[in-house]
Amino acid sequence: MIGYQFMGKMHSHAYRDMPFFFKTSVKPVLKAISGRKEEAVRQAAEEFGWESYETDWRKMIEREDIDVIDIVTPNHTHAEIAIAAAEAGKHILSEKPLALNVEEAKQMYDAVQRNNVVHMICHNYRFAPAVQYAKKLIEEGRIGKIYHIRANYLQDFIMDPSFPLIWRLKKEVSGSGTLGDIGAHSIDLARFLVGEIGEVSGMMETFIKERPIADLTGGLSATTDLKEYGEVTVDDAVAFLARFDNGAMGTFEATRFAGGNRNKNKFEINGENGSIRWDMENMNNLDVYFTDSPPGLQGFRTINCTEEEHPYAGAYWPPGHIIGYEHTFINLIHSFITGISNNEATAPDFQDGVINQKVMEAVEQSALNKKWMKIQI
Ligand code: SOE
Repeated sequence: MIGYQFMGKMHSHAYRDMPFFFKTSVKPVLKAISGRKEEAVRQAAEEFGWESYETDWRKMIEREDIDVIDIVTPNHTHAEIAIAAAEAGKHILSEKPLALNVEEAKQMYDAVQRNNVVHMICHNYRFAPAVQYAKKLIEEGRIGKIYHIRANYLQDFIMDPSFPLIWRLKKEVSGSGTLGDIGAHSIDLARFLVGEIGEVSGMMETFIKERPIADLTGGLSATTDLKEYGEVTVDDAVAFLARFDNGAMGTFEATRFAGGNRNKNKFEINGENGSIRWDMENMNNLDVYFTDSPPGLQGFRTINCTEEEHPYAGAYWPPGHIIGYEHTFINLIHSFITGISNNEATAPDFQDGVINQKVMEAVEQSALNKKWMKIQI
């Protein structure tokens, strides 16, 4: 694993817990974790349960006892690491967004294809049982032709203007702001559930244009020197309309300025035979509405997706015993490891990452030029 912050901890946990819940023929062995700061990475190795650590990611690529590279570093490093890992024949899981831009993402996809390695991008929300069940209902035709998806991903963690200029707020490190960090998840869910997006029309806003430069070596709570400010070079909020190839309409909103919403990732889909809605903050539940329900029973009802019938739910606890955020990663890593052991493709993969990046780039272009932009897949 390369990187060791929030996602490093999350992925480490998922590798460790996956074989506990899933009967798999292969068990991940946590060989090594890498990071530039020796004391911090040594501590991460110990806390997260890795056998060893490196302070140069290139050593990880050279090591013959390592088969898989997991990239949980800031976005500007994904491409170089993934391409080197692919050339060395390692299977790769990368955090989202795949890269800084479409060009880099394509190079990453080319490299994994050329070297015939298994590749996956970490859009974990697909792996909530309720989302997988929504997909099943859609595929079975229970919703019929889809007319609408409306997806919001709402956070509020940077609303305070004295919140420091973290890497997620610098374009050269993150590629984009809210769009790539959380909007990318909504795009992935929409592509998974509804289909490909043909064109978009977007707007973006940066509400706080300068933020204090801080020494963040000790994490987000570290000292902030309010005297020195730097420019925020990414979007704080984005909204866009989308026309899907199958005729569905999409309305999307992603923001870090929706006060009171900590991690509200939700969508509603309306089709000719019914509707589906999901909210990450109540992630085990799926609200469904079917037009053919008898009079008197019309309206939304809530299914708690913890029964054997619900994807992944059987791996955990008896019905009604809910699972959480971390289990979406465990489910994803189960797919990834199964893909590697069977030498078969997994989804979402780097091609999904490229398409996602194309949608984001079109949204950005549209916001900049104030016109609809087409997406060529
Ligand atoms: C921070 O905004 C963050 O951790 C994102 O980077 C994740 O992708 C999202 O799932 C939760 O919020």
